Amino acid sequence: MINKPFIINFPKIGSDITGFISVCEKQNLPFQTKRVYWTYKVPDEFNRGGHAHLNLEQILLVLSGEIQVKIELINGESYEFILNNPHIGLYIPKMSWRTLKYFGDAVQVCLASMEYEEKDYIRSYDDFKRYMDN
Ligand code: T46
Repeated sequence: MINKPFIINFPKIGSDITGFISVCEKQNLPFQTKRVYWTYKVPDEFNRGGHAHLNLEQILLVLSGEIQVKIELINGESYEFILNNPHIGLYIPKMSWRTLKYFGDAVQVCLASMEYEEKDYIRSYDDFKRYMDN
């Protein structure tokens, strides 16, 4: 089981003259993708996230603009990433409390290991803390 967030460098094919193409293939990914969703037009002053997932693993990609991702794990470790390059992905393990701030009309794509299930969410930080204390 992977239990820490990490950056994935996807191939960046092309040049400043032609532009670039990046690609995710099965062998680049730590899980089988079951769902893809995207978020956009998030005002700069609004924080998204503010939850953890019991089982979901994710890879976030920021296709334009910039997103600051703060992650806290149940062992108390915390991480901060700035995503502003479309060939860079961020793997987020399950049981990660995350907060996201969007800048510059950022567009984010998420590859998810599970289908949508509201019962997979921990939406209360107090509940998440209880997992930390156990
Ligand atoms: C995460 C960040 C990066 C659905 O109906 N289906 C879906 O597949 C998703 C992802 C969401 N929704 C509904 C559930 C909520 O009523 O859309 C609403 C907002 O969803 P959520 O609170 O998950 O939105 P974000 O942007 O705070 O979080 C999402 C991911 O869910 C989350 O795992 O890490 O993007």
